[in-house]
Amino acid sequence: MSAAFLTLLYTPSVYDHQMQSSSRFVNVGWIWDKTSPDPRYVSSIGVQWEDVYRTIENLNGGNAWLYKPDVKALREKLKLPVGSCELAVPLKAKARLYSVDRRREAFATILHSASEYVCGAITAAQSIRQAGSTRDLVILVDDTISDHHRKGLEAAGWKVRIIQRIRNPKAERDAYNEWNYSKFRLWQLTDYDKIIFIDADLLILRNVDFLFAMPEITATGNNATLFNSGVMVIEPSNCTFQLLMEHINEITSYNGGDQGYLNEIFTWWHRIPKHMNFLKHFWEGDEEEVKVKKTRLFGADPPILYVLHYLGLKPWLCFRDYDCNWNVPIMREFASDVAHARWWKVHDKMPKKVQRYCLLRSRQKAGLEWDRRQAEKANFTDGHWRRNITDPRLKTCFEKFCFWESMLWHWGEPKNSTKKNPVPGTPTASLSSS
Ligand SMILES: [Mn+2]
Repeated sequence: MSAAFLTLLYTPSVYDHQMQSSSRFVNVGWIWDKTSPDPRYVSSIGVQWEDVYRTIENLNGGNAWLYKPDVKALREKLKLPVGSCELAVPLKAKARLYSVDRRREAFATILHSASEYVCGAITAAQSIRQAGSTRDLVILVDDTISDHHRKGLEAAGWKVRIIQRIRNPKAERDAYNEWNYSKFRLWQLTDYDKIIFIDADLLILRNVDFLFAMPEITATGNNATLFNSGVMVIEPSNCTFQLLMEHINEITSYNGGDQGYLNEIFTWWHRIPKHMNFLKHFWEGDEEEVKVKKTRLFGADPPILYVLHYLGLKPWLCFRDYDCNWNVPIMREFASDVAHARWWKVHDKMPKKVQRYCLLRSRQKAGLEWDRRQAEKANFTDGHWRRNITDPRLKTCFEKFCFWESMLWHWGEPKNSTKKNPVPGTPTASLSSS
């Protein structure tokens, strides 16, 4: 630590004992040292000694104090506990608020292992443009995302980068979180200084470019001291990527996903308001008043929220007529027709040629109808299951197999009748992820 210390402080109307016991400077790395100016504690760089002495002489009354740096304590304050990749707030050379070159700043997301989220990523990109940002959009995709889908992503504005996905060695085979560690590849985007990572299941409702001024990691709180990894400011660095990979076998993620892992590595992070990653979710304990307030936020036009994060069943995997989370008991906490309509509003503003990446597969249509029938059987009082489906995607088919009604025939039959003719997998409408 070779910084210049000028530690002369002027604090009027403070008694000696107060200075010593409750100074803001003591206990944060400075030692109180009431004395006359002592060159040992004052840097020799660029200091006009004559001025310093004259100032002190003019301050009669004993209100000038000298603090000397406690170098060991200060060093500890500036250091972060994990790793060697300078995870701290950037100081000195790196201390610039905005990236020098905005071409070195980008939004990024990732798609791997399945194509269900292609429409989500396309709509997210369009929402960024609709909110007025002109920054680069970079999407990491693995080879499970077809050429056809890559073209759609490019048409929506994403620069496509092909990656090898990364397996979470602690995940079960074929589990939903098996390849979640692929997200670490974001740190390899070293042709950018700053990345705002966004999940593919959220909408940018207002320009968030100011977040490029924030250091790694900037995020919203999830629970207690942990951050939500759905929106994160990160600084690509091969060293950090290596650090992330090095501990893959020993660190256990509390939720089995990248969020738990990243929270183990980045224990120091910068908290930004919830509005920058607002979860579409009603907590069980939410008062009616809170629910009304949240709903107003979802629908506000012009928007109040910066980012709306679609938890639960995704809007593009429902019919546009209503939020299909209503029809699945364990998903009802995510249901909001207002938030659902907000998503479709962005969708409708997109060019037709990218909208076609949001068509529904036959399997998905059958799943939605299955869930609707379950809701009808349970006679859910919200009554969404009664509504007529007007979504034109119901009657549009782009696959070889279009007779989705036939898929429903075997679903729900007792297990013993399926031994010889196994029915298609679980009937629940679609994947959900946070
Ligand atoms: Mn998400």
